[in-house]
Amino acid sequence: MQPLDFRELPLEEMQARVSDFVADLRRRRTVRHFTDRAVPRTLIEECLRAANSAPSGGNRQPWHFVIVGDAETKSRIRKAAEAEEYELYHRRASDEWLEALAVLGTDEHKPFLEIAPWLIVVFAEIWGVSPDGSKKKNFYVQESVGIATGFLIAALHRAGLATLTHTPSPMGFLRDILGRGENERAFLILVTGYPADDAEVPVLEKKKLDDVTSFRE
Ligand code: IYR
Repeated sequence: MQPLDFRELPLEEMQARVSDFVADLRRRRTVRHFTDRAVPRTLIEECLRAANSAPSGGNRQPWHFVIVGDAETKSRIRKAAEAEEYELYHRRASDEWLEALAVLGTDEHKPFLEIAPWLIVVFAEIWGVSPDGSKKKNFYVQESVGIATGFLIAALHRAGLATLTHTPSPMGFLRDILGRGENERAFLILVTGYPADDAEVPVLEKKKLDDVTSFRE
């Protein structure tokens, strides 16, 4: 054990800091039109430090990030994702699902997977491996990886980058293409870069705070 490094702030400063944070986060949009403009690896690494600082079940940190920047791997990922997404849009998705997606204007074409400079593929480590090769249990894997991914999305936005949270469905091909072990499952692709000059985003409303909260005092 060691003493907690807690820094108490004056209340006004607490309010100001969180309001800044909220205003910045509210400007974040999921972007689907990227340029191929380069983003330094060091900037991505710093954002990954934020993700890796996330709390996790038993501090197991059950995540692995593969950061894909080479054209050949990006092209393989695009081809495999588009094949799955073709099936999704043309056969697998329910009418209800397709209706929800119509608002976003998405389809099976995923050019951003080749255009954006970085694809950050987040894997969930379903079980760990001890130094002697035996299986080591991980706890609350989905929750932990979800939290780390949230930290990462916020950090990338804070760094001034655009991201797309992309979940080609199903995502099993990512483990094969990226050579990850059978103890890992692809969780999400974060397509990362600069938005295209003419990038557009759908008009979306967020629910009101009252609709998503209930205080009991
Ligand atoms: N994975 C598909 C479909 C998709 C699903 C949801 I839920 C979205 O919010 C957006 C897209 C795709 O990426 O097109």
